[in-house]
Amino acid sequence: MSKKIILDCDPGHDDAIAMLLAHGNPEIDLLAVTTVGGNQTLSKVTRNALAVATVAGMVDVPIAAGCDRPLVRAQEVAPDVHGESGLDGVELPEPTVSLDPRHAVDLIIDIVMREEPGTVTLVPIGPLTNIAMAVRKEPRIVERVKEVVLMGGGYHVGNWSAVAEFNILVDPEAAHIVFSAGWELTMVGLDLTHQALATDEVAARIQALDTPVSDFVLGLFTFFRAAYKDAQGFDFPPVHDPCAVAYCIDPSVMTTRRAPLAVELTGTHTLGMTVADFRAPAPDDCPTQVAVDLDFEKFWGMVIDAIDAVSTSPVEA
Ligand SMILES: [Ca+2]
Repeated sequence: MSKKIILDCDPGHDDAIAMLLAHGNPEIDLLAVTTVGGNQTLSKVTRNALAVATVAGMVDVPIAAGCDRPLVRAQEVAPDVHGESGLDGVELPEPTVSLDPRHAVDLIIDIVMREEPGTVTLVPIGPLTNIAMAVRKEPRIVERVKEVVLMGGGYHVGNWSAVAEFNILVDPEAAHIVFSAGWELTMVGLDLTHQALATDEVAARIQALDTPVSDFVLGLFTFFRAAYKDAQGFDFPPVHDPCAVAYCIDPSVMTTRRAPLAVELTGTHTLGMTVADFRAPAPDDCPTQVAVDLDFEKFWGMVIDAIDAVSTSPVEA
């Protein structure tokens, strides 16, 4: 049975890999790609999404632009990590796929209300603005989706502050709405994604594919590696966003632990922190869980297989 997902993203180097994984994996039915202001401005990340779709030959997936700023706060982008374009380090083709005219929030609602209840998974891998807006505009989606599997947060580690992760910290109010909605939610946070390192061995396996798409991925890795080295002292870049897609494909790619989660909205030093309560076994009705340990081999096997599969589909650049 195929796994129906909506990928809500802000490409972004790791978002681009997540798009390739979702498109190239045969078990995923990618119903839409929606964009949100995050790593760069909405216009840049939307252009990037269209360009990645073009590289991947992703011709029949609707791509729609969503919210261009956080619910409450001023916009903050991440040029130190993703460059001025949001996808620095690769040559982006002029997109040959076009943008769906609908607003991303309406497209998300339309799809969730159209599909069988309990079949659509939302996979937000950027700030949670679009998802929060969709919850407020059509609260019935909360009951109707299968689950939310998001990349963001972390229970022991931050990256945009000592304790907060970028996607959550730039729009904490949206994150609060999404985390407290009551739907089944898996937080694939930094504790997990910092294990998804694009090592030399991983890069060599991708290089061996020797296709335009694998070259594109290596270009992403090269920029991302330098950025993570400079900004955060990593030897190899953590490739966050495809981890959430990988969980949708096969949950055994990571271990999880159930825990109540809250988003800090007022802390002087802790704004945007995702607070996991591990003091006792989670209550039976706890709808939230966090990702803990990654199966590194299984994860990269999935990503590399998807890049290989995408490479054999027609590329219209
Ligand atoms: Ca992202």
